[in-house]
Amino acid sequence: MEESKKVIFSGVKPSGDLTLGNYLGAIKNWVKLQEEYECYFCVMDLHAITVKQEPKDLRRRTLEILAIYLASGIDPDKNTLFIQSHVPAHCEASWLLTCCTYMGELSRMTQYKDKSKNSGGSISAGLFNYPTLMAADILLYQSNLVPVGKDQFQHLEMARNIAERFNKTYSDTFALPEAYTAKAGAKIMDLQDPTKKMSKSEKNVNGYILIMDPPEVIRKKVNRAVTDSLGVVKYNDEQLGVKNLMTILMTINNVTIEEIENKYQGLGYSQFKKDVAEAIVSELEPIQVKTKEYIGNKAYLEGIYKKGSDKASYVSNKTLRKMQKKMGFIPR
Ligand code: AQP
Repeated sequence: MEESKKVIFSGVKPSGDLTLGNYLGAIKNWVKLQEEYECYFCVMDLHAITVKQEPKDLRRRTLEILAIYLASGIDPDKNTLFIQSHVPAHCEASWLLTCCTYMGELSRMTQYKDKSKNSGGSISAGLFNYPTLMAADILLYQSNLVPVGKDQFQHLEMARNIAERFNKTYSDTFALPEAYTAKAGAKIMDLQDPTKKMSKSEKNVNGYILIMDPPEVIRKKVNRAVTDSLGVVKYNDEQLGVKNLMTILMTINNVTIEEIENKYQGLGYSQFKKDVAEAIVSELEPIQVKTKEYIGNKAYLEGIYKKGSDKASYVSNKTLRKMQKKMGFIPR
């Protein structure tokens, strides 16, 4: 009998257009996971509304992200691809878990503290509660592994704590999820301020490269990327801009630090930047072409997300029913 595969859950939220960071840090790695694991890849639209979204942009981006998943090589026959809001179990389980979570735990979350700092007085309760929805996303599928960047470790740890607490109070219900750190998983930094990560909600458009940026825009943004006056292509923390461009080149072309350092010895930054830009363009161009094709075929996308939500609903409802029964709700 075939041993059952470990379960992976991951997703991206349509809170902005996807960046090269989302691609190199998440989606590109998922493609490698699909053979070995049972994967659920979700478009996390419920998470996007923790900050205000323009409805028409949210609609456009939700479908575009699904198209990007497919265009990047995620096979809809091998994985479950779905839109979070199409599976009501996420909201239902989130409420049950909210009631098993303490205010103190939520208020210690770094992302909440960071994001609420800039929102004046009007911080949504959703932003505060976000980790319990994330816990529901993960726990409903009995996920064993969750590929997350370092920035999400704290939320994953919290999902694990909530699961442990629930299991202890009501008996074993959830698998305990662990972080999956891909070997090639890179953290891509902002091109204008390489001390912070490249983010889709960044105000300065020159700070990020979008997956759908046209080649000439990509070349311009790389050319403008902040470096330093040393003129040496070297991987170190004194040259964060150069280090970031090297990380991008290493992740796309699968080359080592030494290979890059040797190649550009004595050449300054001009040729280096040109090569980084061309590497990004040749990685993203085929994905852009396919993404546009998928977006032009709404019926096909609809078929994918409907099939995905049927499967996701079936699996997640099984866990939700268990949770409800154990907590004392009358079965429907
Ligand atoms: N710069 C990055 N480098 C590497 N990985 C990254 N990820 C995001 N930015 C980088 C990874 O992408 C996945 C999905 O991210 P998300 O959209 O759910 O949320 P996020 O991490 O908050 O992404 P953004 O772009 O920074 O969104 P905003 O600005 O809206 O908050 C995750 O696996 C993440 O690690």
